[in-house]
Amino acid sequence: MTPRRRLWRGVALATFADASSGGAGADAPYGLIAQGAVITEGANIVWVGRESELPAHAAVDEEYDGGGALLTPGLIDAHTHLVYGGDRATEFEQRLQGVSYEDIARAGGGIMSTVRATRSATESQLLEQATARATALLHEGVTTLEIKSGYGLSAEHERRSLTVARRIAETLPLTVRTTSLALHALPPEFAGRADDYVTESIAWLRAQHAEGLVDAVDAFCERIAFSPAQVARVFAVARELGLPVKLHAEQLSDSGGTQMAAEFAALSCDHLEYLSANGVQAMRRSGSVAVLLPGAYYMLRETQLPPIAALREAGVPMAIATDHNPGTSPTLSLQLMLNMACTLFRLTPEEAWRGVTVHAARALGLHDRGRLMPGLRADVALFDAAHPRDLAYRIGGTACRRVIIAGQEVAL
Ligand code: DI6
Ligand code: FE
Repeated sequence: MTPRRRLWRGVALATFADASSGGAGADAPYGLIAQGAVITEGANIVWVGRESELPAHAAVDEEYDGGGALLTPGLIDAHTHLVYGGDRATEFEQRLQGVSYEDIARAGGGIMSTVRATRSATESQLLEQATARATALLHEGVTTLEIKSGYGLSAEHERRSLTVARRIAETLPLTVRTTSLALHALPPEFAGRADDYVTESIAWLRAQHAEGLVDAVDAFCERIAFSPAQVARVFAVARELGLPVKLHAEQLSDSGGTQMAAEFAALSCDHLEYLSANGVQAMRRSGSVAVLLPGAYYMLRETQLPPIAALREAGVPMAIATDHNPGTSPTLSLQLMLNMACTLFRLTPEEAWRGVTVHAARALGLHDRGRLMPGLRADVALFDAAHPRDLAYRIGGTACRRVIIAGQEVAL
């Protein structure tokens, strides 16, 4: 049986094709085609172009008129910590009274307070809450989502978080990519024994990998977390297992994590407010994506900006993600991050859009999505908007009207 062919016409397309990749729309900003059409066959895109150039023989099983809506690749949130218990509203209040994020962390709050709440939640509570969060993202047009562990910090609880992340994709049609983040904070059981914790976490990683629970490995490389040398021990094992790595790097200070990550050809380095010129060059050489997280920057009332101009100059691809987590970025709106990437980080709306599509795909090592091009997955979103910049301009409210994943419309 041939897979069903579906035609979407009456749409403005933002294909994000560009000169290097070719494809329809490559000559225009955003890969824009004002009056476009897309044909999908089963789970894949088979034709993209101007409606006026639709092949005459295009026999299709179903036809939809978008009524002028904007059709884009499904959005990709390449950095989230979606699985956790509790919240951190009390800490938010403390911070507003002048206590710093690092002081709260050193006093056993911060990440550790979420670890306690996560450990005491049941697996079904974690799944229910994380699924609700993923659903909110899906309703905004997110079709691929990365989810990190890192609030379990024991063999049992890290495994459980990764299992919950995997299970989200059993009830929702999204693609979930899991990332093991045992080196997020040092749990109290290992106080004063960080190197022993690293050794333990390596054993967990091997077991998680054997169970098929891990797609990538991440770590928090920071003076309040783990040193480049400690992280490198875990990355060496990731390399041995064939797992790609990414890093929370230079968020609160310049620890040189980025240079270390570059040696492991990291898929991405994330946050990067304190990234040095050497760090930028290391990322350029390793081809890592800079994942910028304006939600955390905003929530921490950070004033040190990531070195956007230097990253741009060096040709380092920039992605934008929510960093959804209860402490520093309790947002469930990737659309809002488009706006913040422009207002706070001065990205152009087109850079921000490429950051939640084509560059976000690359930050996850996915080559089958992120653009509208024949051969790629038919993951697309339809927005009530005339132009992609309209979504970067809006603050709040979702403009997403329809979501198609692997060629199938999702009931919103
Ligand atoms: N950096 C962050 O912004 C989050 N994790 C990290 O390594 C914050 C996590 C938290 O505060 O719960
Ligand atoms: Fe994060």
